Amino acid sequence: MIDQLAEETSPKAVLLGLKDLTSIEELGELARTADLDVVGTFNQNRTKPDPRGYLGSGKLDELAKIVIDQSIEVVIADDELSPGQQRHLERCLKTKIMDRTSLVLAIFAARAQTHEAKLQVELAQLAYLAPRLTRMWTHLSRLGGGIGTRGPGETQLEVDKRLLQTRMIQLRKSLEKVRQSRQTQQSNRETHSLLKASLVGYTNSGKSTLMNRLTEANVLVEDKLFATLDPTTRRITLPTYGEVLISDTVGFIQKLPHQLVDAFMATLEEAQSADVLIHVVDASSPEWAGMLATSMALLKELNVSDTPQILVFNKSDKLAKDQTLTSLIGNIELPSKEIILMSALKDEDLADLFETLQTILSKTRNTMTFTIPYDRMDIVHLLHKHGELLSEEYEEDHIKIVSAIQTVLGQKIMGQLQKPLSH
Ligand SMILES: Nc1nc2c(ncn2[C@@H]2O[C@H](COP(=O)(O)OP(=O)(O)OP(=O)(O)O)[C@@H](O)[C@H]2O)c(=O)[nH]1
Ligand SMILES: [Mg+2]
Repeated sequence: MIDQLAEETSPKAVLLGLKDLTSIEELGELARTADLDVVGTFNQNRTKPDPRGYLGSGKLDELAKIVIDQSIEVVIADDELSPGQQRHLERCLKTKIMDRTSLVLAIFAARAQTHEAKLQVELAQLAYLAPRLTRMWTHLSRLGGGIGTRGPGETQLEVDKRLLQTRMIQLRKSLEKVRQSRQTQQSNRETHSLLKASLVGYTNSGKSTLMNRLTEANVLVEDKLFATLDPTTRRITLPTYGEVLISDTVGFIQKLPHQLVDAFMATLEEAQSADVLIHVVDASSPEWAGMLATSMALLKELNVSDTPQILVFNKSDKLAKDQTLTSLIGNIELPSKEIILMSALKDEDLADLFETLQTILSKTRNTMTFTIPYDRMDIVHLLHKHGELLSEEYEEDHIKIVSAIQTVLGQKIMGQLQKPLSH
């Protein structure tokens, strides 16, 4: 009963799209995530939107009738609308007009829980709003005097633009502070020297579920898009390798609004500083290949295409029993040779993932020599813990340790040695 009521109160929405049907399907998923009741889709077989009204005028006339007949409360375009297109659609359809970007922003705003996520979303919303401010004040600028004079509307617009810029600068500063304090929390020497794995991939693929299973941490898991908006980092112990850090990240989607990529850069930096990426794919989705391509494009944008990757084809429990990795993948080109077909719900599969992670991490082991002053016993301790000790000599003013250690980790420890000791 309650469900029914909730269903009835969801605003009715119609989607507008072009040729790309997968993208519209995803938009529908986004709209449902935002608790909208999608009653229909209007698409036109064209590759580029109509510059004036997104869809052609014939389609829009048709749609205007439907909007009235079915009391449609919101119309959502699958691409970001220009301020002009939005105005034109509002005039033709006389209902609320949204686009993919404002919809994603609304979902992020509703889901942001921590201070950091809220700051990031507000920044993204202002970035979206900035070029659209003119539109909001056109009615005022019309009040202005003759040509060449500055009307009250223009003045108001300038004031507003300035306020908005000031707020954006404030937000960036606050975000910087939040990030710095996070880094300080993590700058405990030992944590600093640990290798980091980062879970990345398309939204809803199961990153947080895997994170929970790997760490037993309590990360929000939901069958909704964008359940995770905050970077979460935890420490795990791999059976034979030892301790590593693992972090969960925000999910990817197609046409991820650039305002969000910018605002969430801090969160995505978790992936940029990772030594290995655990790239999660929902193997049970018929669209997995497209989703993987989208994620790969975003990883490239983040400049992490070269970071070693483990491709996890997750949710194998939802596949037909005879489905194998080979039959699933066919001849689709993959970004990594380390591939696992698994289910986050199965313990034995998790062991496989641990195993692969260990293999990748130990692959690049190197023999390195460290010259350590006596006041840096913390480093000696780290080398004992994370490297294989080949020799250890106590000289007059330093300790010489030769260790077989993961290259990246060894370099990190070398870096620590060069820094002055802080108290
Ligand atoms: N059947 C099945 N369901 C899974 C598996 N892994 C995750 N799920 C479900 O998939 C949904 C999404 O999981 P999440 O872990 O929230 O996905 P995510 O990648 O973190 O999603 P975002 O944070 O939204 O990007 C949840 O309902 C999970 O319970 C799996 O191996 N098998
Ligand atoms: Mg998540």
